[in-house]
Amino acid sequence: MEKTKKRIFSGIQPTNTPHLGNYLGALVNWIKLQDEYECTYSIVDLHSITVRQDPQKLKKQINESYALLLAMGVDPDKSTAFVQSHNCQHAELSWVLSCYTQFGELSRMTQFKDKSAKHPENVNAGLFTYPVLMAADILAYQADLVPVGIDQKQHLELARNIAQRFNQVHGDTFIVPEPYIAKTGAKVMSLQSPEKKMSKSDENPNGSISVLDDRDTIIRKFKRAVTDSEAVIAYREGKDGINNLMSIYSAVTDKSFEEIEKEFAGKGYGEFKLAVGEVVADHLAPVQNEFAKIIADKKYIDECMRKGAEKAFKTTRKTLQKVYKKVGFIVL
Ligand code: ATP
Ligand code: LTN
Repeated sequence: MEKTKKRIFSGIQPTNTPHLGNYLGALVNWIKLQDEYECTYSIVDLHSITVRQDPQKLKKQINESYALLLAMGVDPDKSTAFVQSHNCQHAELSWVLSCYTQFGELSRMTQFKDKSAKHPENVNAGLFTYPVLMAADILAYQADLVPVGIDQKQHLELARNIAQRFNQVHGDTFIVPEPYIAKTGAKVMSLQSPEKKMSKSDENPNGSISVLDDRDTIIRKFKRAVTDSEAVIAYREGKDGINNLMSIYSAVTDKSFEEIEKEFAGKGYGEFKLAVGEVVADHLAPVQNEFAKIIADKKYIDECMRKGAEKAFKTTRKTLQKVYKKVGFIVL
């Protein structure tokens, strides 16, 4: 079939329940772009084992993360939603591309440096070559656009370099993908240490809002959010905590910073924090209700996973065959 719509690929690791950063930085856009583009979204379980995982917990997380995608509005008929390990061609293409990636390039990846510093007892080869697998994810689907948070920009740049290098050696093979980064919410910061990004692996549970946190928990965490002593609600340098809360409020309500400043002029931080907590809780409630229904229907989840895997495999097969021919393998 001829390619008519432009293509999108993105992935999320099943390492924990997605947080507000994952949601506003990436997932919201996944849903939004489904009509205009041919979208493929993946629970990237192969990526997640670069850090040691408990097998029972991982299995549960894969299932829940997948159900959550459906609950958020990824439409399994319109788009392709699948689990990465269900399509073996990601790992195959990753091997080929690793032979077109330099050691020096991978050594410069900041996520590798951060994660190896965090887990010094397990600096495994997979953690080092992880960006090659990510490039394979994207390039296998000939994606034009990749909706991600700012932290993934460097990995995407590498994927572009790998694609260009392969194309230079072998002639046009891969589309060179572009990042799609949201204007607000592309980097949601921790509520407790607003100079650090909100993270699934934050040791302080109050720093991060899980998309499945209940209303009271969400409001409690926002009430405790670290701010400053100025008592002025304005977006300005040096006000990391308030800037973060304003960005969250803006991403959820679509209001500009000026509108927010006006709305809360003369009001206290307590009132503002409560308002942010309430709009976030209201926003997540329908997703949580839908999730409760879907997670109870194992048959439906399995069906969607199977359908997604088949669609994904079909798409990547074309790319893989092309790549194998180009490098000189015998394609039967
Ligand atoms: P962690 O939060 O533990 O660092 P991660 O960054 O590995 O996890 P993934 O699940 O792989 O998270 O990320 C899924 C998507 O969410 C990616 O597009 C990533 O850029 C985005 N993302 C992650 N953290 C944030 C954040 N704090 N703000 C905005 N987007 C984010
Ligand atoms: N590396 C990403 C997750 C990821 C991804 C991808 C994102 C894996 N493969 C392909 C976009 C496209 C992360 O750690 N956030």
